[in-house]
Amino acid sequence: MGSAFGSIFGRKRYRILMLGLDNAGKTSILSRLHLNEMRSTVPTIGFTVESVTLDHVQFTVWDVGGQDKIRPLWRHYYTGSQGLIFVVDSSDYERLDEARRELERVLIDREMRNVSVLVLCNKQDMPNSIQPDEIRQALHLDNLTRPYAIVPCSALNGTGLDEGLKWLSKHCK
Ligand code: G3D
Repeated sequence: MGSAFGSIFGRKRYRILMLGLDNAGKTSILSRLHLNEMRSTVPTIGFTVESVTLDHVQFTVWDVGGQDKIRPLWRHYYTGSQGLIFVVDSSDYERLDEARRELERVLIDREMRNVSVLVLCNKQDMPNSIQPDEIRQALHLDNLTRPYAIVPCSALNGTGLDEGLKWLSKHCK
């Protein structure tokens, strides 16, 4: 995937945020992409931001949700972001509404106003996983006025990740 990655994103530099509730599969997606050329973890008070760079693309990753006190710090990472990947655990019906609230909070921020959104419906390999169309409705994605894509994927077997990243590479601002 490492070399394929370069051909997806070309030689331009991109800054992409990857967010989602804890346990959605963000870390697993990163390892599936073999994004291990440079890894730095920046511990801040109460939360951890992971920054990973491959082929000119910098991913910044953290858990959203349940951390009201440190939310103001997140804005620092919004600035300059050109794309957002929001990862959803397709096996976690209970927390879909929480995921929606968190996504909305991110998207209303001034710094994120124009950023294209890739929603990865992760864990599609699991039995009875929620289908992308249901996730699209639960997250109210039809209300968005910006470019977005909703792509089923599995960090376990790698399906969907290329497709999602290809879309994002074409829609990064
Ligand atoms: P996070 O970084 O968003 O918090 P993780 O999530 O990547 O740590 O994943 C949380 C758990 O979900 C892990 O299980 C991981 O193996 C599992 N997981 C991630 N992606 C997939 C997937 O696509 N399919 C399946 N079946 N499981 C997945 P553990 O048991 O280690 O907590």
